[in-house]
Amino acid sequence: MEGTIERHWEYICNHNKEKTKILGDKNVDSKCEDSENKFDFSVMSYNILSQNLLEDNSHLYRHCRRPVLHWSFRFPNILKEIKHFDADVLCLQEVQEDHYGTEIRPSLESLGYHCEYKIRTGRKPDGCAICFKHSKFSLLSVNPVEFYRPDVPLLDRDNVGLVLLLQPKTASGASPAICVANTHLLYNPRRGDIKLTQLAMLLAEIANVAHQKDGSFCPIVMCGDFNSVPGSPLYSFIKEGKLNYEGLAIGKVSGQEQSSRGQRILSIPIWPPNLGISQNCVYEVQQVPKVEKTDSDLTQTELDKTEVLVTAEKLSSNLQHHFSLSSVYSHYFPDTGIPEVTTCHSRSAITVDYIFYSAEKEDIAGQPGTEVAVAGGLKLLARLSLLTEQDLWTVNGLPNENNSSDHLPLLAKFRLEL
Ligand code: KL2
Repeated sequence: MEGTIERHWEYICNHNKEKTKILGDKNVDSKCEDSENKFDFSVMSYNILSQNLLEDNSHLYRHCRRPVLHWSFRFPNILKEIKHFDADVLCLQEVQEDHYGTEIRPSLESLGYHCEYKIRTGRKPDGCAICFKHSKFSLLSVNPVEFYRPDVPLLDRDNVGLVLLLQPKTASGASPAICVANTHLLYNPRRGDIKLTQLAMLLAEIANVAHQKDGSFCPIVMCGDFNSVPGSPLYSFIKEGKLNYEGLAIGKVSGQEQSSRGQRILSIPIWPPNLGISQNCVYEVQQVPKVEKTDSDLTQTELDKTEVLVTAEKLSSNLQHHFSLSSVYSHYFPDTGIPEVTTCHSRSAITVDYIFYSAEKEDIAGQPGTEVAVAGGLKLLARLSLLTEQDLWTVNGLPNENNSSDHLPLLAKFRLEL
């Protein structure tokens, strides 16, 4: 029998003009100011390892005792975990369609969740789910995102995302909506070009869903398995809101692997104009030609000229996005500097899963350029601690007797001040 591993809640308290303090596992309200006009909610991000992918990549699970790999063994454990943590929002990846229909959705519904699902395109039968407690939110919109685009040769992979707009159920009824996004980006360590484009597509959808009448954005939570490690160019782009990718090898984007021998460097721009997404990661508004003609009336030369102009504007190797996103986790244990891991099997033990959120302004004070109110702010109250690779090998790695995915669930508690 393998032992269990303890994960504890780290309560985080942001005092004005003071650095983030991590307090022990004491009740948060005894340390932080209690706020009357607030909406607190918790979020879990969890790649539950689809049975189909487990069987396709069985070489990754040779360290496991056979019985712990059966879905009939794994699912009750996963459900127990979800039930135990009781998060208000679940962002699940690798949700296999048949299991979703017959077991996952019915079980979660009986726990009080409303479930939305987006299956991958192509032949792999898994996808992303976002589930939320009826008691906490009502559903404003469901926005699936397919990263496969038959008209863009670069985008030949079947990954997807899902973006929901949720209305908090508050006593006063007055609250902005909250935008929750979930994704599982392409795995292939060598194809950073595709990963970055998939991310840009997700960000464009989030911008569309989260934008408010006054031009600002509502609070955003972006979860998922990004198949990229902390500090990689893709990760830095999410956190910093900008990336100069000039001269960057496509195999270096995600940081999963060290070598970039013989690899192409990213082309400028990374994706073609017909994707309809700008270098700022927003959907491009259809440009109406100034001449009083419809597109079909334009001669080929006129069309070519328009295209040249549009292309010329974009020949810069800078990507940007408009959210200021923080990561719930800091990816290293502060005392030892040892990396946290979110996934662990016989080939790797790394962080690839994240919960990003639009931080309240005081959370990001001191960072240049963050004075503008770019997105509604969330305060991070607490997170469930992660583990080291060494911790996980003491229980035979993942999945094991008690932890039934090759990923750990990530959990955060947020506060929205109203
Ligand atoms: O790393 V993952 O596991 O985020 O948990 O995402 C992908 C990989 C997932 C969906 O494609 O399947 C796993 N080697 C190792 N793992 C792979 C491979 C591979 N060649 N292909 C897919 N996955």
